[in-house]
Amino acid sequence: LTDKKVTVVFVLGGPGSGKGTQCANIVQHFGYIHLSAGDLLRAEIKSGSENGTMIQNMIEEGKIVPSEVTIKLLQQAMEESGNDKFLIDGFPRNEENRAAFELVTGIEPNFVLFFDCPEEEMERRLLSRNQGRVDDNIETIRKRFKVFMESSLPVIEYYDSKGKVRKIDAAKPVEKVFEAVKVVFTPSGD
Ligand code: UP5
Ligand code: MG
Repeated sequence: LTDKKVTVVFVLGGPGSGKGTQCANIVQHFGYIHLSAGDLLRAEIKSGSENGTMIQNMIEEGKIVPSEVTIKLLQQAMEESGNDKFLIDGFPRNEENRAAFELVTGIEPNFVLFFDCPEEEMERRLLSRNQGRVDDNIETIRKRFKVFMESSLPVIEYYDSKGKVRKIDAAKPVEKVFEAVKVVFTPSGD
């Protein structure tokens, strides 16, 4: 992976900000592979792996799974895909995730797509999602918001200081958000 030139976009934003929804749109229009760190962790639980119980407990508490676990799953998925353009959704979630990913993979993101959305709106979306996620209850949702503010926002600030953040108003309807996303992914021609 390291000697191949890969394009990576980190897709970040609070719980329920619309990362997964917009990644599905980006895949259709711009030929990226979508890797949701949360989806990979949930698949790992289902597979009955030895880490499954630990991951399940962390997700139920809204806590961040140790980075070596998440990075291994991301690396495997990148290698197996045979592709070289990736949307990494919901990772890195803290400074340690960020530094470890860079160190282990040697990959720096081309840019960071940041979905900015008020908590009231994210809460409404998560409480009406109804897909059986163990973390879509009000107690866990509050914990996820707290972890996002304390641990994940600093990662976005770090990339912002490097001029890499493309911030999107994610409170609008899905189609409006995607219009703004398309602008970010469309080459300006200069
Ligand atoms: N919806 C979407 N866009 C909308 C819009 N513009 N207007 C109205 N409704 C909209 O959307 C959420 C819901 O809102 C859906 O019903 C959708 O239809 C609707 P979605 O696209 O799913 O939002 P997303 O941002 O992907 O929300 P998600 O809940 O997946 O975000 P989280 O960041 O909380 O979840 P994730 O799966 O990334 O992580 C879950 C847990 O895994 C973490 O809390 C953590 O415990 C663990 N984790 C790690 O430990 N490490 C990692 O690296 C990643 C995860
Ligand atoms: Mg998601």
